[in-house]
Amino acid sequence: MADKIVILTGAGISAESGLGTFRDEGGLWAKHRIQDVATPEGFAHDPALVHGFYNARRAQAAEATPNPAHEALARLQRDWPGEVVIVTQNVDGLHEKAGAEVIHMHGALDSALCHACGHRWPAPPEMVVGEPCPACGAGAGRPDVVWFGEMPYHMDRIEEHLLTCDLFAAVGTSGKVYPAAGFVEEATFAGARTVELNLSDSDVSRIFQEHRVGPASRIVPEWVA
Ligand code: BJW
Repeated sequence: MADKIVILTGAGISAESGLGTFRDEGGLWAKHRIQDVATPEGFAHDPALVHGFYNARRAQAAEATPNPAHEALARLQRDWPGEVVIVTQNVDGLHEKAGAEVIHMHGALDSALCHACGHRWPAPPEMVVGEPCPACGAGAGRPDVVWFGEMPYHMDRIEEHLLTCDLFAAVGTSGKVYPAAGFVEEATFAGARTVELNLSDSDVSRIFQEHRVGPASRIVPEWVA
């Protein structure tokens, strides 16, 4: 039995809940330039554009419901006799809606962050340029998400889990963005068994020992059963 399971999830797990992935055909990066909407420089240059991008995604995520893949992982976390740690790159909140507890390494759409003092508060549905911080009063509110060039959240906790897990699984992530793409190597180094669940090959597929191929809503419940 695997005592500790670490599961990394990416945009593919939410695709069947109607939320677009980033790099698949017609995905978010086909419609928006990364440097415009997902970098600190883009936000400094045109905060209205960036708020518009995240306001639209916040509204979409609020309407979305978890699919059988989110539900299966929540069930696994609840019922597994050992520890199940879910680390998500997703900001959509669907794991929590399914009842799971997750580590958000790329932040969350329902949270706002003050660029001036670091305070966090629940994001309003529509964030505006000059969003006032309830703690310090500065008009420096931004979406509480991790952009390129910024340090992902909770890295110390995640690294510790990777070094002590018996099984590492990645669900619906392209393996193109670091540090998440490097987790499979770290878990392998720590002696964990590794499994990738994806619709198709990722950039790091060759490193995984086992592969389950298909839509997450089918293969994740099958894997968990
Ligand atoms: C299905 C499916 C279905 C579809 N069923 N599957 C050169 C080399 C190495 C690294 C770098 C480099 N130059 C720069 C870097 C660093 C950079 C990076 O990785 N760049 C690469 C592009 C090269 N990384 C960073 O800057 C990160 N910070 C950092 O490195 O800090 C320094 C550090 C140092 C040391 C230790 C730790 C840190 C920050 C990265 C921030 C990424 N931010 C975003 C936006 C978040 C907010 C938001 O949501 O808007 O995060 S970008 C975007 O990509 C988002 C995602 O979380 C992330 C990953 O995407 P994901 O989830 O994999 O989605 P897709 O679309 O790529 O893939 C979907 C997958 O699902 C596909 O595989 C499909 O097949 C599959 N799928 N439908 C099952 N139904």
